[in-house]
Amino acid sequence: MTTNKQVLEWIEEMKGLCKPDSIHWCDGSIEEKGRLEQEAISKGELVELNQEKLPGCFYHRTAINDVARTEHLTFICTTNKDDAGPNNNWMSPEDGYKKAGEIFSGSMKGRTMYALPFSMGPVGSPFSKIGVQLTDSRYVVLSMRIMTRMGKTVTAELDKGTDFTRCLHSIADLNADRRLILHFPQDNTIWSVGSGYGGNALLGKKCLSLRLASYLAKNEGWMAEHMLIMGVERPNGFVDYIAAAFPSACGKTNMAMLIPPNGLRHKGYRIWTIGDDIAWMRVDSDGTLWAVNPENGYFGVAPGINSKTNPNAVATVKRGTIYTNVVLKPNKTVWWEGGDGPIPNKGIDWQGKQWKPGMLDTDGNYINGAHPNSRFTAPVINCPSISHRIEQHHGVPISAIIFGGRRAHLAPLVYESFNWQHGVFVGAIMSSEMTAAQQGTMGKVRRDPMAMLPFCGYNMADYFGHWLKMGKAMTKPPLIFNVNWFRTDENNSFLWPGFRENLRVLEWIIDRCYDKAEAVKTPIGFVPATESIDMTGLNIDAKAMKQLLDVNPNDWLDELKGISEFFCQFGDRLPEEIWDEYTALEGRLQATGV
Ligand code: SAT
Ligand code: MN
Repeated sequence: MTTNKQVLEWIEEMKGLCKPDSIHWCDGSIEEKGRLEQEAISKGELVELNQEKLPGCFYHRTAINDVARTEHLTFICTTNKDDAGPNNNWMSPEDGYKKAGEIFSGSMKGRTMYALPFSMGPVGSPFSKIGVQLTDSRYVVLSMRIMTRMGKTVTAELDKGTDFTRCLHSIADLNADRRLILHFPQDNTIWSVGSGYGGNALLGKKCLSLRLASYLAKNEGWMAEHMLIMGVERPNGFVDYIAAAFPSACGKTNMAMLIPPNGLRHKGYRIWTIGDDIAWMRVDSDGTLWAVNPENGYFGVAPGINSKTNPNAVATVKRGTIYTNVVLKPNKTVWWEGGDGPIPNKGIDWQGKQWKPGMLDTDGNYINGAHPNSRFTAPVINCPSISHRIEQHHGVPISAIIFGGRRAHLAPLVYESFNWQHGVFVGAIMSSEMTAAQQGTMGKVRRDPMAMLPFCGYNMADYFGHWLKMGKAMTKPPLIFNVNWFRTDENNSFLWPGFRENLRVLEWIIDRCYDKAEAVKTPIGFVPATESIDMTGLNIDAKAMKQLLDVNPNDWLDELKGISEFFCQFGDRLPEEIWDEYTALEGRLQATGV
């Protein structure tokens, strides 16, 4: 255990509430891991996979009603409702503790309460934050062991009396009507009950590293963002680092692990992965922005991952990985839709049922063997492209920030903002068609500023203000871009091949940072000049390229309606600069005379 009195007192209190049979303080050792795995196997919580083909790998299924984050059950509990903002569900702290307390009450009877000390970020770095998660789920302990730095070194930090985030979690009875994910920023506390799904249950991830961290970041003058971090190295050894925000399941993991396309091989680029989901960034004494990845693992979407789309991810999940809700094959290996072939002729699906390819449900729809939001949890260190700088307490300097979303028609392949303030506006108007990581209607457009709508732990109007302020704190702020890999033609076919070919766009972006690539000024920002993107070895005809880069003022004027409606929710709290940018964009669009 720890000698930190606050930790001990809090555990005593939570023990009184949840009434576990016993408490186990996790030391993070290999023996402890082995013991937990064996227990989980004997209780049917994990299946040991084929250890010859997938050493150290296990299989897990969540409850059928518990396969994604549940945003409608996720709350920010602040004294003032306005501090949570229209972007969050709100509950008062009193109500939150009372409502969740009733569900937590006695929820761990007959179970062990695991107390898990973890660090988000390298242990001991001034960037890092420490948490202690109490949970009754062995799956959560084993997953947090991959996703965070945990165990003895963190206990040693806590022993120094370090402050920590209080993370209480119980799967309780996994009843969706008795499920709540509550954040108490004023108390540095998270209470999550009734779910065993990653984003709801691995509290170091979205709950701490984004919702609470964004709140802390605003107060402490740094940034907690839903961004991948990657390095692009040139043959002369110089590495530019990029941070990019896309909504969940829009390809952050693929981009972070990108392998240069054949056509650009001769240029000798190398890609280094720092993180695929979260960036914590600070302004350093050199006036630029530096970032660390607070996580220690990937919690990635499995479907669609194969040796073509993401060979580095395929290599990453070959050992020490926990698979959740994919297809379990008879030889105790795994498969998912869009995975490497051959398609197994039978298996057990994510619901635990016998499954065969081509099976149809009563409505005649194809039954997926793997849930569309099925996942792998794998150590960062498994990734062949992992950067040696992940453990550096200082992080890496960011040259460019990229926003992006999934829009079939509106946004061009890439555009550059005019300056930081305009870039903040570009982030603020981000929108995307919904994916399976959220429970909701697939395909519907939702506004998702900086990909932070589900993760900003306070009023988003203040968040935009914080972004504006951060820009002023930097002498050399990163340039801000927007990309859209998902534009389609009149037949709904994607115009851009995506995946590794995206490096061509990243090259343009980095060249822009050094004033080396040509661009055309449009009402929305700078768009690549024809032929300024290197297309060696990629066949896209001139018409498609024109479509990819096209800015249609009418479409954008139409889009402004949705943007203004979104902004209006924030009332007077929305920074004036954001409206200034809105008006300026409207003016530029109207000036085109459409
Ligand atoms: O479901 S998680 O929140 O863990 C992952 C994601 O949506 O990005
Ligand atoms: Mn994410």
